[in-house]
Amino acid sequence: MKVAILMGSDSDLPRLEPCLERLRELEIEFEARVLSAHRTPAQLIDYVAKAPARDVRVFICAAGGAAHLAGVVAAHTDLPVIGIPIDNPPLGGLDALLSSVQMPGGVPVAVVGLGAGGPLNAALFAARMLALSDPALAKRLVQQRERQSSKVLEKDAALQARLRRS
Ligand code: RP5
Repeated sequence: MKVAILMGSDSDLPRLEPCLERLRELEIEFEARVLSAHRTPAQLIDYVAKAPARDVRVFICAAGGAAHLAGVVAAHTDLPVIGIPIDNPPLGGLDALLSSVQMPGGVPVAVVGLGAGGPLNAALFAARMLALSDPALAKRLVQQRERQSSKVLEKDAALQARLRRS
């Protein structure tokens, strides 16, 4: 099972690095492509149509500005689609957030938040979907969450120690 990551422009890639990194950490196979709903519409639709045959099970679509990538992909597939709005100037991503999230009824897109957390959560949300039918991945997700909790508790312990010293 694979995740397909689409971005409207290569200028979106730096924002997506945490998403790619988390998928790698969780040992989830992925494809990543620069394909635009506006600039390469025919190639995008062709890619979406052929993706299931390559074992793609979830799409993650990142776009900024008038972000229609996730919506157009969702209009051409029955697989789940996660949208990542990119926080470009001059509107700081509110444009992309609203374009992605305000889908008409009948064409679902799950949209993550703006900023650094969004791409990471997109990876984790895709992982949770795939984990429903992959017990080994479900286990890796539990371990990953435990590591995350441990890090916070270590930071809390460090803070408590510092406060005791002061
Ligand atoms: C969107 O337009 C892309 O997703 C990108 O966020 C934005 C700007 O694209 P470039 O002009 O940097 O190629 O389609």
